[in-house]
Amino acid sequence: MFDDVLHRLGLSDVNSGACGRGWISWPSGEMRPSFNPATGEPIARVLMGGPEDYDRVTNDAVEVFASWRTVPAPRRGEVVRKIGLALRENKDDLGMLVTLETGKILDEGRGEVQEMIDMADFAVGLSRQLHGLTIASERPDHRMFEQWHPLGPVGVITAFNFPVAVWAWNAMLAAVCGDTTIWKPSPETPLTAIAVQNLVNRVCESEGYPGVFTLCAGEAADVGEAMIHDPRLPLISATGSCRMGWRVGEVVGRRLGRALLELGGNNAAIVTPDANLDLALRGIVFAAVGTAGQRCTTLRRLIVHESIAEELIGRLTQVYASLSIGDPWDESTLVGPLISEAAVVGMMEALDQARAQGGTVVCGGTRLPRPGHFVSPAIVRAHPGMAIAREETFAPILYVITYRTLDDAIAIQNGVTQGLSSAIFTDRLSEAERFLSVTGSDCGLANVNLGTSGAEIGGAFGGEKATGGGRESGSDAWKQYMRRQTCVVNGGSDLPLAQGVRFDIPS
Ligand code: UN1
Repeated sequence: MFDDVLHRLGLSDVNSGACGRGWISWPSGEMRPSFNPATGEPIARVLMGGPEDYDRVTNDAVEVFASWRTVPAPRRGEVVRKIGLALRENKDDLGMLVTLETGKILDEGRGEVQEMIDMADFAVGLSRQLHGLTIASERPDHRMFEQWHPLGPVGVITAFNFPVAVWAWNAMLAAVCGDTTIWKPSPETPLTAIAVQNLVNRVCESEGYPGVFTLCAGEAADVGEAMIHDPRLPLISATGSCRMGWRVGEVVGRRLGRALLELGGNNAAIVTPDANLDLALRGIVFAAVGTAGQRCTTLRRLIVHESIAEELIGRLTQVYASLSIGDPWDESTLVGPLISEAAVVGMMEALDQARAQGGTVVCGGTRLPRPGHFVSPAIVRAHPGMAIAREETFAPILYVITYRTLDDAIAIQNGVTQGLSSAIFTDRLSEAERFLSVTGSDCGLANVNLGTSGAEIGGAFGGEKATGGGRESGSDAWKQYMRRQTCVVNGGSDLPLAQGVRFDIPS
């Protein structure tokens, strides 16, 4: 069954991980198997790109940019529309591959492909809406306006947990904006990237624009480093850990490039005594254990009013005990495996630290005795001062902290270095408004009566503080992929100066 899927997506036993205008047949990086985290077995092998392949791919992206930027934006949108159609046609296969390679459950695998399709649709509309402002000039007969031009080839670094949707956030926008992209996928999920590149190549070749989207799978130490140092790339968009973001931000900042960073979160939900607990329960469980706790938006801290804490923890524990954990391609499974053995070890170490720091593991937190990287999601009674609860562990651990006043709850929620997503469950309007007010949540995403994860693409996605400040996908995120030009045209025969400055040259 899986072999058919791989075959239909153009994958074979050994695959090139580097593609400029066309695939590089024998890239110079190491041969690396990509593993199925549910079994620990290899799915297929990938020849990674090395620094020379990166250079070849980027040369193509630079050359293609020179002409792609001159293609009218709606025509660029037409190419993206066809990519959206190709994704629709291959949604089931691609969703299955996402599941195979990341371990996320099938419905989430398909959801990830849907997120790409949504992004393509959004970008198509945008391709006729790349608009600037007209601004009133203080000078007579002068017209002042902004226009937006393509920026250049964009480096896109993505993480294993959303191996293709996050690429689409960037690449679909970049393409309609007139940019080419060089994609460095996570070394843990190169196959989904190669499959997407195959689809995109087919569309771009038949439309006459090969090389608009390029790929160089490889290690951070060579391909990633080459990319962030490369002055040919005016923008690097990177999704991953804060540690990775510090490196990207530092190197790109040093060359005064632009870095669009979407980094770690430590997302919290506040549950007040006025919450609808049935609704809260569903929102909390999806956000805490969905994708086995491996979303940047995963709910990691639950801040519950002390008067309802026992009841809520009791109900959560019951739900956790009946979660179906297992093969992610089994439609009844809710929790698949973690990505790797290292992730399992990371979770166990975090739980040890939690215990040592005064936390109590209420349920879960064990490794399952079967092949693959399966764990049972954990709930930990915690206190806000616990150092481990302030870190992002990429695993399903939910720290439950109690509070007395809403001000305290908001202070706890904001009291971490990261600032991605946040939520409050309450039916009281004043509490919801307090949470959304200027002194409320300090995160890039703030939800009322829904969990922290599962954002739709229409809004700008990203967060503040150590999350990196970047905004991707919807709203006006497209502006980051373009360069803004403020233009003034003097339609008169005089030369009035701004600020009333007089500068009369001798005649
Ligand atoms: C991520 O985990 O990097 O909001 C992205 C969400 C998804 C995207 C997550 N739409 O949970």
